[in-house]
Amino acid sequence: MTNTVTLTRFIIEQQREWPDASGTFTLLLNNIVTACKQIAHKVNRGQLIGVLGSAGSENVQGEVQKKLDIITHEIMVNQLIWTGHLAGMASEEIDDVITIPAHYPKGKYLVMFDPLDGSSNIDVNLAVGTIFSVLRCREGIEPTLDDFLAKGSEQVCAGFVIYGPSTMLVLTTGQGVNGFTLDQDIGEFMLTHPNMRIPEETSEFAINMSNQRFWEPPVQRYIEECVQGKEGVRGKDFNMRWVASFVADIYRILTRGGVFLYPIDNRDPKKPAKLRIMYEANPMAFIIEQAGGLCTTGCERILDIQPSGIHQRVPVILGSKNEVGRIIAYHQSA
Ligand code: FDP
Repeated sequence: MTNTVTLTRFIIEQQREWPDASGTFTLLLNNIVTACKQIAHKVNRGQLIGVLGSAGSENVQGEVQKKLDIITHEIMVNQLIWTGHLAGMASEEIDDVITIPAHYPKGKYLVMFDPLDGSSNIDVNLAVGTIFSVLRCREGIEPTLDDFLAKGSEQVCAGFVIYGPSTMLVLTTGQGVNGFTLDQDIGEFMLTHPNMRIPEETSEFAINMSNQRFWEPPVQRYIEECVQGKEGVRGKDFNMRWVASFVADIYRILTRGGVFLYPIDNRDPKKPAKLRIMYEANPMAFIIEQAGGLCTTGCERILDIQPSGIHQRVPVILGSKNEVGRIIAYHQSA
């Protein structure tokens, strides 16, 4: 490959379309990317540097923390807190929002992240990732919780890095979705998957089938019809995939289509949904919609939800347009 486009070049060229842009966003993105490269290095070295296994602690949501959950959270915070581009941050691993200490300048963006998504897969050497969402904030203020609780439709950028056989960054700033592969030899993300589009039709679904007895009727109906295959009302066979790593399931859908469901269920009334809106559902919904797909709770577009908490959970149904449209119709007619 000779005529290659680095992520930095791509972002600077995109920024030139906005003559008033100050360049701060490009710098912020560079800091996020540096953190992700550091995380990629740790994930790749694995047990050689003793980072696998449990940390013996729990996060704010009562989930057992892996050593890498804590390490990756610290990498993200350390790479971002000093830069002067941020007014504040929020992380899956910390209950409260993270403020910028007085001795650092404050900027006009807020970043929310899940530093290591799919971390229960890390010890079995499956793909994991980092998800991030960027919001604009009034400049120079000390942000309150309300400043963070913006609808997903207000995001200025969303992305994720998947640490798989290749390390890849998938990014949107509201002008489509582009994929970049980390060239380990030169330490740069290169544009390898321009303008990613999700096929509208699919015959592949992703859901944790062990929760089947807890689902509501519209999801029961949809999955039942998929499983019936050629003999059922759909008249075609479906295939199932469940990596149980959100980034990996989303990346597959971006590349070859599909539908992903982590629906509402009645297993635990205190926890009717699993995925978190601010740093999982919203950034992925922005990416999926920008790639031509749909993202809903079944009853409501994810990007239209007014969040009520940093760690709020929402049902998530997303992917190929026609299939998600069908699931929405099943909810409307239930
Ligand atoms: P994990 O708990 O390993 O971090 O958001 C959490 C998540 O993984 C997603 O990455 C994944 O899609 C989902 O949970 C897996 O849920 P199940 O354990 O119910 O399969």
